[in-house]
Amino acid sequence: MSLRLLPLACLGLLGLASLPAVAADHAHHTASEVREPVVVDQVWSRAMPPTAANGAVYFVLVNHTDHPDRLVAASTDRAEVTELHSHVQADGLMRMEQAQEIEIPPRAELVFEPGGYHVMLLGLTQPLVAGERFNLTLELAQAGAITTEVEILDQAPGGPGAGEHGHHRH
Ligand SMILES: [Cu+2]
Repeated sequence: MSLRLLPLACLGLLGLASLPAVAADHAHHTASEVREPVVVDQVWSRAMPPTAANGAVYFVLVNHTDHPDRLVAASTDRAEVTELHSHVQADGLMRMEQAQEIEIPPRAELVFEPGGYHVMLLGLTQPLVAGERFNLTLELAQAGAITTEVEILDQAPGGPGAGEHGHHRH
């Protein structure tokens, strides 16, 4: 039965509770259709003022395999030094800490995001200007090296269409 064929009065009688829930957009899956063992998705870096010395890259790592993998290194020519970082709470303050490796559990997604895991770019070789792109290579213990393209954005991507609403972080 198609709801759009019902007169509006009938919709009121049915009551909202009996209406089928609007299907969430599950078609927008984060993983690529290509079943690589480990997929890097939603790769972005926050645009920084030209004077900024450092930056960070965020992404989602998807492990399609039945065994854990480990992110052990990252590299890009956009920075003098590239480190894996996590955020830890110390004395009530969030502080960045270098991680030697970051484990991705089997059949799991690991989200790198502001305030959490990130790839730290120390000593930027070029300012991070919104709209530009650069390459980042991630080294995984099992899956090997994965080179991905980083998109420089003014703000975190909040899902489909999120960039269209004009929210800006000041
Ligand atoms: Cu950091």
